[in-house]
Amino acid sequence: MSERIVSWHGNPSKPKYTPLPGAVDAHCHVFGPMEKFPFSAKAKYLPADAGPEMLFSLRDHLGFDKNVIVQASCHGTDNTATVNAIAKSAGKARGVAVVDPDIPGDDLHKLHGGGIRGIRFNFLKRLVDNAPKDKFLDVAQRLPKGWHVVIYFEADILEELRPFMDAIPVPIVIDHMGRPDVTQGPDGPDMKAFRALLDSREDIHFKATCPERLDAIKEGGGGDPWDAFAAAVAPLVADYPDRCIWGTDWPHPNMQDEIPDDGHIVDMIPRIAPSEELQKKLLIDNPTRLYWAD
Ligand code: 0GY
Repeated sequence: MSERIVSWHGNPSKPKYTPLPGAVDAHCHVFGPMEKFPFSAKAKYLPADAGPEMLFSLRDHLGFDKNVIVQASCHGTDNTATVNAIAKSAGKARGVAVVDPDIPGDDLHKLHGGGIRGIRFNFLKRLVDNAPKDKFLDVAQRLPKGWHVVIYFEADILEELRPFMDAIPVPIVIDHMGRPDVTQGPDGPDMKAFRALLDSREDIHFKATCPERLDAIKEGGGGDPWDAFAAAVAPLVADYPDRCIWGTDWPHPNMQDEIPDDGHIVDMIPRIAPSEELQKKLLIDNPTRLYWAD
């Protein structure tokens, strides 16, 4: 693994949709810069540098006010690149860390001081070597007050993860809705199973994110403008308006074939949240409750 991947659009368009003032891009990442913040020896991809200056310039270009920076798998459990980006944001970013489950309590509190408000459990085999549920549950019991857990998994293991998720004692945020097959439509089996999960407890939230991953080009359709994504996700946002957040997923880790135009990704917002009331919940109220409660 030597070639460094550029996974983001070099010249994203200005979106037609203007986010409400105060809008939060609640799922994005930073990569490096590698010289200062080396990637993990266990990283499954080696990205080009995408540091805080690039992220904040994109934030301004797209019309957002704040970011939630999620520790990407390529940085392993060393959260210094994420915390560095938060420190450079002048209060306009908070973050989600990935930690060694044996992390001492003092280190969790240090991360809190650095703007972290949650930890991420990643179950994607192509991104991490192992995901020890028992250890994850142990650290979930020891989180600083007000933190939550972010979980990234694919739809085929949702049922298997139900007992694990039931046992988590803090609020949960699910990345990319657990990657449903959106081409099944809003009432397809994946969305039905995801709704059953949401109905099982009131403190599960979801990111209405990643049209570019969930509705990629395949035989018979898909790709920008991601119509199947809009059709499957709009009813979910309408039915669970207080439990959804939204993000660009910039710099789109690992994307190589269909690098999305971030302006087009922003233009998905009014298609999944057509009213200003819904947009305010999705972009401001819900992420603020999770990340800027204090
Ligand atoms: C995402 C999705 C992916 C990657 C990561 O941490 C990561 O490397 O999250 C992916 O490859 O699906 O949310 O950025």
